[in-house]
Amino acid sequence: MSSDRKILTVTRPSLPPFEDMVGLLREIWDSGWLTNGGPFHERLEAALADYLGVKHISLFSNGTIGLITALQALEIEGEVITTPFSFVATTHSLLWKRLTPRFVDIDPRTMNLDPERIRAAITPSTTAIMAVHCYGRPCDLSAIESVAREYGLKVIYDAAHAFGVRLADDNLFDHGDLSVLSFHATKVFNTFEGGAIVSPDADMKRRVDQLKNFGFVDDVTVVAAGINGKMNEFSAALGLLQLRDIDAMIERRAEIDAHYREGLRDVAGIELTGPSQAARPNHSYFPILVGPDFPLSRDALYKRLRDNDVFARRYFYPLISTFGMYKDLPSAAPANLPEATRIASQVICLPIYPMLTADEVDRVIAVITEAARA
Ligand code: T4K
Repeated sequence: MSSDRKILTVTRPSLPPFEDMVGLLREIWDSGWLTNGGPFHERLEAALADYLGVKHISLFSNGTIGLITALQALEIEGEVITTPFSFVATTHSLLWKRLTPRFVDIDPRTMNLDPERIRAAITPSTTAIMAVHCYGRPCDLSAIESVAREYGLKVIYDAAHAFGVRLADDNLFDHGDLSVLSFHATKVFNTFEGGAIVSPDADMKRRVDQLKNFGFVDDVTVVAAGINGKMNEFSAALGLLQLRDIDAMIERRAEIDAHYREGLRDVAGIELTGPSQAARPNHSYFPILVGPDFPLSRDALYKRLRDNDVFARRYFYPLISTFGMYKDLPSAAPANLPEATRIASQVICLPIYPMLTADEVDRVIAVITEAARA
């Protein structure tokens, strides 16, 4: 059924004009400074701190190394409460630090960890909560933090999806002990590969910076078994250019989100999730749920979209808890995770990225509305 129509993928990276990057590449070539905290690295850190409204941010080579480093910086041990409804990197970071994940179900409205269920899952071995702002939609920050305070738990926010999300009277990144961002190619803000940790104070930032540089404090002193998590100069220079246009990119995503909502509003059996509770969402994903009233199953609609050159994705199916390295944990039992299990079986993320045209959005809507009439 393939045609010469353009394939629409779930996301496509935004890039600045190529010519603008050439000048920065020339600077890198001339200086010969390629990585290890070079000038573009320093400029991007300062620019991101300013843009995100935070004081202490450390750039990383990717979000996964950021998550692992966050766990190391906070010296987390034992059991960590986390969500099964995320990208597998969230939980893999726990295994890399030899921690035991304890899966807790999600709140179907936010698709994030359900704070009430967190409370019920705490054991004497629990030391931390790793929560995810899934699809960039904020977790219930105050509820998570009050449970954490009550039981003396650390909180790490996996904010891989949450770049540019703004709350009304608050800053998403002022919450938790650390927040970890991803700047992967598929993200709202990308540096090809990249990421960052937001720290609450200068001491923690110093520790994170040491850990991402092998644990070096100075050229002869190593204080911990740190890793190589440094962002290189190419990625940092690209990040500076990306930051220039980021608000316009998020604005365009908001238009696409509104377009989908208008076009799919009356389709029986399709649940338009959200909208985000953020004052300025980032519209990083557009997840819909295919319910039992829809004439096709989720997987049949997913295939129908592909047959029409729309490569949507079932983020996040399968649930992390079903993968071989997790499935035998008692908390991974589907009976413990009914909402996450249902949502993973119904979700499809539709294409959303700044270059997606209105006609292309209409194409996606048409495939779904025609399937609804089947
Ligand atoms: N925590 C969470 C909650 C995360 O979602 C992620 C990453 C992480 C932590 C870890 O952060 P990083 O270590 O990655 O910084 C993608 C990404 O690889 C991954 O970064 C992301 N989450 C996840 C949700 O999505 P895949 O395997 O689905 O990507 P892939 O290669 O199938 O790409 C999806 C679509 O994007 C393609 O169909 C086409 C388009 N695409 C992709 C790439 C890489 C492009 O147009 N250009 C590209 O360069 O995982």
